[in-house]
Amino acid sequence: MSDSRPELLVVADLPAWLQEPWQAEFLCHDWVHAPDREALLSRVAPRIRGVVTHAAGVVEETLLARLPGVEIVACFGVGYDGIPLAHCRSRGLRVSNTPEVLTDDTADIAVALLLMLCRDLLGANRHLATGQWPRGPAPLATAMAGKRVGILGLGRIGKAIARRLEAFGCILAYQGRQPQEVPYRYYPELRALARASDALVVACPGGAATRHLVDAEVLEALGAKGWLVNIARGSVVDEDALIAALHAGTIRGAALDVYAHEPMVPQALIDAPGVVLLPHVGSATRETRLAMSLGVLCNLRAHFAGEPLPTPVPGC
Ligand code: 8YV
Repeated sequence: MSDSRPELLVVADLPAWLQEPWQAEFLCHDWVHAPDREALLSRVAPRIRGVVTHAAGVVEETLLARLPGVEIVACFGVGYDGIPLAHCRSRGLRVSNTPEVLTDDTADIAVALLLMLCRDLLGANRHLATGQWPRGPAPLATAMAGKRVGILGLGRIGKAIARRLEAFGCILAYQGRQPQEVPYRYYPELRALARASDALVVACPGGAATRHLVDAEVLEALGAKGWLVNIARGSVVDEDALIAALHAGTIRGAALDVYAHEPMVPQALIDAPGVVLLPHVGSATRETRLAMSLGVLCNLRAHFAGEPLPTPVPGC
């Protein structure tokens, strides 16, 4: 008996337990681990109706172009900078993402990174682990309360970071496309925000519009007193300029969860003084990843039932 489930091409490298929610309802083809991708495509391409991708990955336009019957691209994650939206829109493809469910976890990581910088928690841990404590206390660090924190991008995640930092006693300001009804000072110009901040936290979407917004000039404005935190996209920061600023000591330090060419992280960044580096773990909890998987499922279900998508990407 033939299988009548809609067929999906899964280009996201996700563990089996996270794909289970879709596998019962859809016939899934694993692009990532296919031993021969050409053979897979020639077998299934005409029947593929949906593509599942993840926010940290890229869906090549050339791949979508080879799927004549594709109707929807469902993204596991909130960021859709890796999806060729112009191509999708021109073909009338629907595109969905999974906002909201990962906001808290990602904001938590931003605050944790800032706390690690201010209190030099890596240094304190090293002090103990290398047996230095009996010879004397760890060096004093810097208080987080009272620090001026500038947030680049006051969307869902930026606001969740701001709410948390309010509780820490930080003084908040932000830059974004436009001022909002919030009790934080708005800076129309990023360099001015950096100049007025002890720490700059990047929380805006990735993509062409925000590429290298944090460049050498912004880092210079942040200055030798300033820290940079990035939980958004590596593309927003000019990574070479950041590496140069860290090695020259023209900024105080940086804590990053995202990079320009993930999962590759330049050795010069790893070796730079004053850095805390995480391997893109903003949404990486069991609870949130399951909620993201269910978000993908809800969008796929709605699409194949002919209903509006619960969380469509704007304009799709
Ligand atoms: C994940 C993300 O890294 O949602 C995003 O924009 O970057 C993350 O949640 C990713 O989707 C995991 O594969």
